[in-house]
Amino acid sequence: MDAVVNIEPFSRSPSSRPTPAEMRDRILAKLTYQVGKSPAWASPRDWFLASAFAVRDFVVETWLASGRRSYASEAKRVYYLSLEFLIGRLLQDAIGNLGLAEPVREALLMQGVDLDALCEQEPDAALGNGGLGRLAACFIESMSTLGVNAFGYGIRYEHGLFRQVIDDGVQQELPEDWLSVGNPWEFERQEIAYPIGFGGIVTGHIQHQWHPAERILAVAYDTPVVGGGGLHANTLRLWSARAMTPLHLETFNRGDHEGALRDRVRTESVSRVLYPGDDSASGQELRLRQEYFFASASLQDLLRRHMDQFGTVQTLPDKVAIQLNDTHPAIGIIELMRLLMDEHGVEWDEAWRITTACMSYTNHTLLPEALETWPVPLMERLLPRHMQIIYLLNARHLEHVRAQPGANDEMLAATSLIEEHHGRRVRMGHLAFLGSHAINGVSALHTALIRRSIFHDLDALYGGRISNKTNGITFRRWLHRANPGLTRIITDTIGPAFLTDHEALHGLTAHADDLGLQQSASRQRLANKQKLARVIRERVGITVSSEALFDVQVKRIHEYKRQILNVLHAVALYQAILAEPGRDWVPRVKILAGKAAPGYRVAKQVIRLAHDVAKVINADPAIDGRLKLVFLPNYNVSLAEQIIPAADLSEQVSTAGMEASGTGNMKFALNGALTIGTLDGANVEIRDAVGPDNIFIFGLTAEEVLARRWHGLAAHDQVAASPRLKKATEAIRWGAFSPGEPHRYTSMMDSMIERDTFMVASDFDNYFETQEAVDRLWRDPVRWWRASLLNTAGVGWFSSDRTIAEYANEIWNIPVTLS
Ligand code: 26Q
Repeated sequence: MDAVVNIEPFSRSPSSRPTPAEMRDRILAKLTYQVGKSPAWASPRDWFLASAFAVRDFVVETWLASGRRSYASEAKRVYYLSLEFLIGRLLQDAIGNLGLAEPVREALLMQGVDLDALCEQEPDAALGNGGLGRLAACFIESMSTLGVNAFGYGIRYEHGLFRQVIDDGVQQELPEDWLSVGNPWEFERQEIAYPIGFGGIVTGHIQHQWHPAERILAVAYDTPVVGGGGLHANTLRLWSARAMTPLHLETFNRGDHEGALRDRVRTESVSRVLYPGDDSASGQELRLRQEYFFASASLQDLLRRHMDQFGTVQTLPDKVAIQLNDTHPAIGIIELMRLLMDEHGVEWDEAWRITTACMSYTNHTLLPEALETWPVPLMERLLPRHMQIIYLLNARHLEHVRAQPGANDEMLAATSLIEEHHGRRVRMGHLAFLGSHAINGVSALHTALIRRSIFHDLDALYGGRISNKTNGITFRRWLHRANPGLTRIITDTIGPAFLTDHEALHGLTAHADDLGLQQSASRQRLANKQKLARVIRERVGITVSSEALFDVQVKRIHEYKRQILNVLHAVALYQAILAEPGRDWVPRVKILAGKAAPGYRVAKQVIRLAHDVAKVINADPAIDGRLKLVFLPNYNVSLAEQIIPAADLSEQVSTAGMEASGTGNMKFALNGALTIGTLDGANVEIRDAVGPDNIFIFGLTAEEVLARRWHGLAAHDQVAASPRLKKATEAIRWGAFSPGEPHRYTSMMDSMIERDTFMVASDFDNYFETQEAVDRLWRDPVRWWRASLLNTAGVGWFSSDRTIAEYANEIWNIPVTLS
């Protein structure tokens, strides 16, 4: 059995911590010799780079030691394959995890530089769309914290997720250019490069040989990720595409200089840009190229590492666990089969045993339009050998299906790797299921639903593979760093144990009624809100009162996430205030942020509606500041770090059954915001953790949503039954908020009323009434702050350290104990 590889997550010993003066000397040395500036001429960016290089030295020490330890112990390694890593900034994270905050802050102060301002210089590494990418980032940090030896594998996109600017309510996408200022965290590894083939033909019958028509190089770039306590660092290895030959010599010599470069540009486009859609798998060839490119490079790399150390592929499952983050890397299953059979001479059955023993797959969605399928003709052209293997695999699998008692054509069609309905397509979810020994959903409800729906038949055939691993978040980034004030208050109340042991947060429960503590927490919140109010004023020019209830919904814009419900509430509340201007209304600031996929028309329409409504409400003197609506542009990780600690109310209002888990919900609750939400995703478990009295649950359940769909109910009756909803939708419908173009939202409102696909009309009244309950609690600060503290106290379990420990123990067969 493998040795227990996890380490106690205590901090670095004080002896290894530099003094402020030492730290200053290190930073000055970097500024001088690496950045090439003298202090008098150094810009904020220069100071950032110098500090990052100085801190990086400490990370590298831990990193190299971790590498040596990992090699010597022969411990099993985890390979986390993800097309997205939504890292955000790294400097603060590295400083915090290494325990260097004090010396670095003081070192910079000696030079008259403010650490917080300097951290703002760092561009976000936005190599992901949203939840799935951010989860990968939290996981790799937690694996480092727990001392699990791991590599994160992904793509080094030259351009991450687009920058969102809003032009008169309309989202525009600008290219993101995070590498243009230089990346102090990465190490280019020219020598670690693998050829990746595309196209061509396959020869041979027993021993097959693929002769690709085209080969490109995958070059490694390594970023060390240090864990909490600073004792272990793992590698994030991102692949960059490079042409095998820098330019086409023959063409160049003919005098066609541009033509000679054209191939290179085409080749290197594979790692050029992140696909910005998180909603539909549209089947673009470049996307399939990206998936195969990084899956193949990662598998070649880990196989080479294993062969160098152990000399045989037979032991691969003892030493290697490969986690597929959704189906995006699922072609890796076939690539591993190909490498084992065609390059290492392993026969089919043995190759399949090894492959399935190594692979496991996390599903993040039930939405049919988000399930990946690839057209067979495209796969045959781009990956002919892989398609052969898929056919053979499917033949064996269908044979197994046919052998089942009561097998029929319907069952064969439902479980086949090839979908035959809309042109023949390869089902990547089915492939990921077949090729993995473990499949997991990301919340209890989501896992129950995948068992019942998309994987029902496969589960019946290959039972026992599905389990739940409820998502988590790293508290180090999302509480300790994002909300140092609250962190200090908690430390003063229950001591520092919770900093390394998330369950120790439960200790706060006993203090939830302590009025002094409540007051400290509310003062800290006010300070966070004042800071956010400044950001709001600077970015969008709207002045908001920090005394108002901050009601926040930040996430990708999606119909199922129902930002529209929130905007409808704003409209209904606006109308209610106008109708009774003398009433004692609870002042509210509604804050929205999030990006829409560039091709998602309805989502962009929602952004525009929010802006149109905001313009009217914010300018109406009759409202007198009692309601404001703010849309903050360009939501990203670092903006999230500023918004979440300033939230009083967290909006988690997806149509029940549609949000796989959510992770923003956990971040808000940890920071003491109360949730208004549906019984969807991890909200269900958050309710259980914080207690039903400390969360505002409303709306249809997943079961009820299914039932309504089944009966094909339109929303007419709901709208008719709700004067409030009727008044709000009518106003929008007739252009009250878009006088220049009165019918801008007519069809949007009609569709909601006619089809109500996302149950907005069905849930509206209950939502509005629940918001009134929020107001009632807000008027009672003692009860509100009690509930807030009980949220923070209750959600310790949602630490990604806990999630990773579950993956390690139950899927990867790597024993891990939490402190
Ligand atoms: C697929 C094919 C082609 C192009 C793009 C994609 C693609 C890219 C990203 C499909 C989906 C995504 C992202 C999905 C995602 O972020 N899902 C979220 O995952 C979180 C972590 O598990 C959950 O908390 C959220 O509920 C889920 O929506």
